[in-house]
Amino acid sequence: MQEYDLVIRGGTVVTAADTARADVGIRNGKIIAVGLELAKGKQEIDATGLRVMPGGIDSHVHLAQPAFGGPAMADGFESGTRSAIAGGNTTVLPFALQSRGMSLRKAVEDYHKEAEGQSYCDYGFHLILTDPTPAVLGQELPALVAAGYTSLKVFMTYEDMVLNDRELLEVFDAAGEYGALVMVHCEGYDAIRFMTEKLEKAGKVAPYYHAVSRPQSVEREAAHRAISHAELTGVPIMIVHVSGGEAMEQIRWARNRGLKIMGETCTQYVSLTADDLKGLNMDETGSKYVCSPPPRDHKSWEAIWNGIQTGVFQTFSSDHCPFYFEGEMGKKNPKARTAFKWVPNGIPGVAVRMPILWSEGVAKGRITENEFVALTSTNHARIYGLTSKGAIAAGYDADIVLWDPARKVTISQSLMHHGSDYTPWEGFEVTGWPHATILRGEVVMREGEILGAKEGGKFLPRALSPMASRGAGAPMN
Ligand code: DUC
Ligand code: ZN
Ligand code: ZN
Repeated sequence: MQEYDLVIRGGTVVTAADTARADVGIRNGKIIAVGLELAKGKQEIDATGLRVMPGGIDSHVHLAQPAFGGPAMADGFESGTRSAIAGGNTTVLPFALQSRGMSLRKAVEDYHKEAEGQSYCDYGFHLILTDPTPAVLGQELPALVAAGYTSLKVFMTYEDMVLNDRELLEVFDAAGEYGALVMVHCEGYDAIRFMTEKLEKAGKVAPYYHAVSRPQSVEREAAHRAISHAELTGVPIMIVHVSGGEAMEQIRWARNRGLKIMGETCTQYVSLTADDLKGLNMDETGSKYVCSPPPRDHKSWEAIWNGIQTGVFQTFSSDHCPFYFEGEMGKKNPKARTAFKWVPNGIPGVAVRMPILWSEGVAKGRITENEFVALTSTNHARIYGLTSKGAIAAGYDADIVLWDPARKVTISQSLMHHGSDYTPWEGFEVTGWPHATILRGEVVMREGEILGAKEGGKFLPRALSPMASRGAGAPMN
C-alpha cells in the first residue's frame, strides 16, 4: 500500500517559524509527513527551486455583497475564489452583511446560498452587524458564534452601516461575552460628511477628492475612539485596513499601554497612492482606485512597512472589494460620474496580495520569508480560529502554495481570473509568483491554469479566536 497520495519533493519548506529543505507527504488531504527521503507517493511533484509554503489565507475579502451603497459587486464566489487560487490562496474569509432590519441568521443563510458549490477554495464568514438590536445581540449573535461564525465587523462610517458610539459599545460588550473577535472599520462618519459637503460646494467632485474627503486624521480619530471603546469594555479588537502611519501609531500606542489591539493592513497601502485617484487627468479613470480608506502617499508606505516590521500589524489582507469600471454597474456609471461620493468604494486585489507582498517585502529585503508566511497565512489562521490551516506540519490540511521566488511578472488583467474588467495594478512589476496552488492535497492551479472545480471549496466553521478572550493573557507584543 502506498503511504502517500502525493509527495512534494525537493522544495524548500517555509513556515512562519522556520525554513528547511524538506519533502512533504500528503494523504487524504492532510499533511502526514515533513521530512527527508520520503517514500514514493502515488503522485509526485518536483518542487526543486520552489518555496513550499502554507496556502494563502485572505481574511478580508468581499464577495457577492450588495455593494457599499452602489452597484452590485463584480465577483460572486465563483469568480472571486477563482481569482484567490490564481493568487496562491486556499482559504478566504468574506463577509455576511446584515442589512438594517434584517435578521443576522437570514444574512448568513443568504450568503451560504451564494457560496454553496461555487467556491474554488475553502471559506468561512465574518458577520457584518449593521443593526445591533437586543434580539440580534442577545440571541442571534451567540447562536452564530457557537456555530462557527466567530468574528464580526462593524463600521464607523457609511450611511447604511454606521454604528454610533453607544451601539459600538453594545456590540463590543456582547462580542466580549461570547468570545467573538470584533473587526472595526475606523473612519469617522460626521467628519467625512462634513468634508464631502464642503468639497461639493467648491465643485470638487472628481474621484481624487474621495481621498481628500477622508484624510488620515479621520481614520486616526476613529481608531482612537474604537480603541477607547475596546478599553472601556475590556474587549480585544482588530482594526482593519489601516492605511497609514496615523492610525498605525494609535495601535502602537494602545499596545504599549497593554491593550489587546490588533492591526491589519492591505496591499494598496504599500503600492498605490492618492495620486492614482487623479486618473489620467483628474478624470474618471481615477475611480478605478477609489477605496476606503484611500491609499495615501510614499511616506505612508514607509510608515506601514515600519508597522509591519515591528509587529503592529498581524495580518496583510487584500480587502478585495471588486467592482466593474465600465458599464451601468461600473465605477463610472452615470451617477458616479457626477460626484465621487457615488463611486462604489473598493478594488479587486485577492490575486495580487501575495505577489506584491513578496516582491515589495521579501525580494526588497524588508521582511523575511517567514514573516511573509505569518502575514499572509499563519496569523490569519490563528487569529480567526482556522485550526487546521496555516502551517506545513503533520495533521494540518494540505493547503500549500508552491512559490517561484525568482519569477518576474508584469501584472495584467489577463492573469487575475476575477470578475472585474480591470486591475488597479495593471503594469506593476513583481518578482515572485505562485507556481501552483494545492487545496487539501489537490492541485487547483498550476502555471496560471485553473485546474480545480468550483465545487472544490468547503465551508469552514471556525473556533473561537484565542486572541479574542476578554482581558485574558498578556498584551500582544
Ligand atoms: N471597507 C471595506 O472593508 N472594504 C471596502 C470598502 C470599505 O469601506
Ligand atoms: Zn471596511
Ligand atoms: Zn473590506
